[in-house]
Order: sequence, then C-alpha cells, then structure tokens
Amino acid sequence: MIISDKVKNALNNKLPVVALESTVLAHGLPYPENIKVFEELEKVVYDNDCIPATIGILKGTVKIGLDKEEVIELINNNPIKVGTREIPYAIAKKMYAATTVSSTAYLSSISGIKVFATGGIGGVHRGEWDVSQDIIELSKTNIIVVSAGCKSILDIDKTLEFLETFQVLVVGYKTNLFPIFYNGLSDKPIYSVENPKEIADIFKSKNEINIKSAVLVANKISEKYVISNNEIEDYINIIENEIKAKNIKGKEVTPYMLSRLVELSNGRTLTSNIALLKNNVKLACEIAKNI
Ligand code: PSU
Ligand code: MN
Repeated sequence: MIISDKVKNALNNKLPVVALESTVLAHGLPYPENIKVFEELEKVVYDNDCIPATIGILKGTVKIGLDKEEVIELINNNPIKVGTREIPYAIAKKMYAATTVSSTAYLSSISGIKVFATGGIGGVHRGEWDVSQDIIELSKTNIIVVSAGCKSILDIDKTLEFLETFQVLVVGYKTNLFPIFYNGLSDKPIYSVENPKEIADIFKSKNEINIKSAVLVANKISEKYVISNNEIEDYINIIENEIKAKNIKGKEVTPYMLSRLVELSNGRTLTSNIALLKNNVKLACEIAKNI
C-alpha cells in the first residue's frame, strides 16, 4: 500500500484529510464527467482547507491519494469494482480496481483517515436478496461516512433496519428524516445533528467507550436538485424490468441502475449526483476540521 506524500504529510502533521472513493468515478458516473468530478471534488476539499485522499488500486498496489493521472489510468484500465472482501484478490492478481464504500472505508481507517465523503452507500436492494458489503463494513470500521443517504433504487426501510441490526449509527444533518438522494427526504425518522462539531463529538464519544462501528451522516440534497418521487419511481420500474430481462445480478446491479437513471432522466440525475457529492465533501471537510 502506498500513501501519497501529500496525504502522508497531512496525516503526520494532523491536518484534516477527507477520503474519497473511486467506484463512484469508475462505475457510478459516465466518462468524461467522472474525471471532471474528481477534479471538482479535490478542489472543494482544498478550498475548505483539507487534504483529499482518493483511494483506488493500480496494478495491485493500493494507493491512498490518487492524483489526476492515476485516476485517468485507473478509469482507462477497466477496473473491477472491489468491496473489502475483494481487496486481496485485486492485490494478488495485480489488477486495476476501483474501491466502493466498504473498501474505501476499510482502507481509510487502516491509514488513519477518519472522514470519508461519498454520494450514497449501498444497502438492501428491492426484490431479489442483495445486500451490500457497505453495511457490514460500517459495522466494524472506525470512520465517519458522509453520504446523501441512499438511493430509492434500494429498499429504504430494509436498509435502515439493516443499519440498525449492524449497529451503524445514522444521523441526519439538520434533518430528522432520512434523505433519499435526488428524491429529497423520506418519511423515515432518524436522529438529527445540527452542526459539524456535534458529529465530531459523537465520533469522539464513540471511541472513548470503544464502540468499533462507523457513524453514517446523511446529508440532504439542496432543494433545487430534488427530482420528484413519481418520476424516479417510473424509471426504477423500467430499470427493474430490464434487470430481470437481462438477468443482471450481483455487483453489476448498482452500476447498471445508476447509468440507466442518467439516460432515462436526460442527465438530470447526473447533475443532482454531482451537486450532492460536492455538498457531502464540503460537510466532510467541516467535520474533519473538528476532529
Ligand atoms: N450508490 C450510488 N452511487 C454509487 C454507489 C452506490 O448512488 O456510486 C457505489 C458505491 O461505491 C457503493 C457501491 O459502495 O456502489 C455499492 O455497490 P453494491 O450495491 O454492489 O454493494
Ligand atoms: Mn450486491
């Protein structure tokens, strides 16, 4: 595993570092927007006085703190999508691999990074049994993950129940209803926090009493990027039928749904997705500065 000089220096000097995942770039966003998004997210981190650490695997080497050339190299080499359990496979086979929420959380925590920003976490899918590694990883990893909740492509009730079963504390940032990405807020109650310091305090309290799991911060998206529930439900119905017809399963399900949503919405979900990523990164920076 290699930690870039910038990130190493920041960690040694106790400067605030924010981790970012590479699956959202390689499998969650289309080319060439993904490269642009990487640059924009790094800029948000620097503008908020923190150091970005984008994580991925290049020819079997885990890199904490990918630079732009490395992100391009990763995306151009058809990386596999790895959760925590597949990290050793990608390393031993010297593969290119993009890290999901689970693997990025794990690699961040073993590097000493305490805050990680992403778009949405994986959870419990509707229909066929399919539960993301993300939840299990968050149950045993010491990190704060800032997300926009999860997408309504998932079963929100079951995802929230699973997060509880696996003892992942979920807090809404300035909301006591769980956010569901472009759809705005669900009607599912969660505990709320009012400022970044409260989140940092929760994290510190958790560590003082030796609770190992992550804190999942759910950050609602700005009103102007909300897309109506009815519209998204129509798309999800279409996509779910396609998934059955094409027999898409496992790891392929989430990337397929994300790319079809972009197509069916004429790019509107993409615009929302980019806006919420930036919003989450900004909040992650505020939290990192309070740790
Ligand atoms: N949900 C999104 N955008 C994403 C992902 C999920 O809205 O990019 C990615 C994340 O990397 C997440 C992964 O960790 O998909 C979950 O995949 P799966 O459902 O296969 O566990
Ligand atoms: Mn799955």
